[in-house]
Amino acid sequence: MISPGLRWRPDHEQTTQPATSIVFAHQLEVQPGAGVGSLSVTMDSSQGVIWTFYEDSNDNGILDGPDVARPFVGGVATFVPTFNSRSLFLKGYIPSNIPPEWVDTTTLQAVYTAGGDSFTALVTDVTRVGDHDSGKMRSSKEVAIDANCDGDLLDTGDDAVFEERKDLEPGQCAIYRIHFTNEGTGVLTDVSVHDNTPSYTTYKSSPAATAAKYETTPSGLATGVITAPADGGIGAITWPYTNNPGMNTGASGSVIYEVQVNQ
Ligand SMILES: [Ca+2]
Ligand SMILES: [Ca+2]
Repeated sequence: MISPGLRWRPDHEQTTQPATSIVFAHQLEVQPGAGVGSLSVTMDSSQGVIWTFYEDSNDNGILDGPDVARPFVGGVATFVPTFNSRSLFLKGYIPSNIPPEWVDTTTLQAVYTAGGDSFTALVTDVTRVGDHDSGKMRSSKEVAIDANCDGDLLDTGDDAVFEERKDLEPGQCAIYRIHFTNEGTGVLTDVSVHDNTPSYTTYKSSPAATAAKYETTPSGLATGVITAPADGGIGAITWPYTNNPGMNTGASGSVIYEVQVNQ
């Protein structure tokens, strides 16, 4: 819906996971804008998602620290535009306990009033929640053999080629690499990678070179603090990331950890 004086786009449709944040970016063009008239945005979420609305105050195209929140009060955000063209972000949190067929349709209607004229434009954001196979994060896991368990793949007997499967001998060590990519159309936030030590293996963190690591960090994320079992233990390994400001479409990263096959 495009009117003279006000243009807002695009619509979005995105599949995400429960318990994640989601951000939709829309470009708003107003004429004359830049301190003239008033702008109000009315938000209506079919599932009652609690959205927060932000202006890209530093005009860098991403939602980051300096961006000013334009809160919805009774479903309406009102302000005077200080720009002719600006990204406006809608950020919300998708709850953890929702049925599989859950779909939210959020409609945003902008009304720009200047010089006695009033213009209207609409954008619509559809959020679906899928299982991990239909989600937009793709991950794959590969393994290489660190035969002498020293944390590198440089020694005689090591098999440094990462492959989907390897035949492992008792007592050998294996380095697992998890590679993940944002194959969706939106920014992913609050990303973390989880794995568990495979059956018949124990986690290695001694020597220190064998401990779980961040390998390649995707653009838009920063590393956090890894949690893992004690050396020789079994269980979950988690690599949390912080948003910097979020993982962009097409971005990818990898993490690694090492285990020893039981004797
Ligand atoms: Ca910004
Ligand atoms: Ca080695």
